[in-house]
Amino acid sequence: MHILNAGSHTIDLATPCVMGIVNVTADSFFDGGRLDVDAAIDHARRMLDDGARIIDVGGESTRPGARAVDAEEELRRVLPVVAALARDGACVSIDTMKPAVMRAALDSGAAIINDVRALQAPGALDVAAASNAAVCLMHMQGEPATMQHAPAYRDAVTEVRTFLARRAAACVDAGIGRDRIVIDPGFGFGKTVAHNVELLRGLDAFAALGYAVLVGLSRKSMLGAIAGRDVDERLAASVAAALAAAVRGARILRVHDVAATVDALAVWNAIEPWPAVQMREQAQQ
Ligand code: 9MG
Repeated sequence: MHILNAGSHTIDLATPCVMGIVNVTADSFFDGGRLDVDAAIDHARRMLDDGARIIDVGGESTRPGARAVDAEEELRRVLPVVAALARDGACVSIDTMKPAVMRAALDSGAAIINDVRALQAPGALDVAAASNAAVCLMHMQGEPATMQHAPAYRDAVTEVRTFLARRAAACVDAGIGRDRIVIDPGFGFGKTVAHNVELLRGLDAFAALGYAVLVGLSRKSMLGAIAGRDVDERLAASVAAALAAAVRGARILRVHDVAATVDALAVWNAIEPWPAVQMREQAQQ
């Protein structure tokens, strides 16, 4: 799958691209309790200048133990940022689990719905199907508040892959074209470090489903566990993980550190014999 159709955007995935993360949550872009929309927009514009192809805007943290926010508060945080970036012509993704937020963000110009619940909430699939937006379907075991308590799988790659194949099929049945569907194993969402490593090692099996694969590993705790680094010291580990995912077929890399990831991909792209990679992938499908 080398093209992603997302609203009015056609994203060429012949080589991997970068999605920059903009979290408009209580621990970022809040100034003395007041939302600093301009700072969030400036941050996103810098990421675009650094080479991000997509900006993912979220207003509710999905980190374990994070406080849930209602739709009204989430909309207050994300809509001005989505609207400003869409007006600039950027490809904007809305990171939300709530159908009401999806719909409002699409109306404000978002072109991708990034849902960590894979459009399972009542009404979410209908919102996506009624639009021409792309969808990112992520796997999560359990709920954000408790998902890291005791995650368990018999075979993580098979179970996560089967779930994503079913959710993608539900989207196709609802009328969403395969060229609008992205799948994501959901690193860190109800997974131990060993599960995450297993999934990263087995990423080719996800790419073989024929949908674009998105991977989000940036600064995550599994990298802290592997590298022995605190969250603000995980740049090198994040870039290494993004590159490892790209090598195994990921086409969208969701990251905080856009410039460093874009540079790493540029070096790899200059070396990699792409036609050979694409022929290998087509042979697997
Ligand atoms: C919102 N969010 C946080 N981590 C994520 C990941 O790994 N993938 C996607 N699609 N969204 C994520």
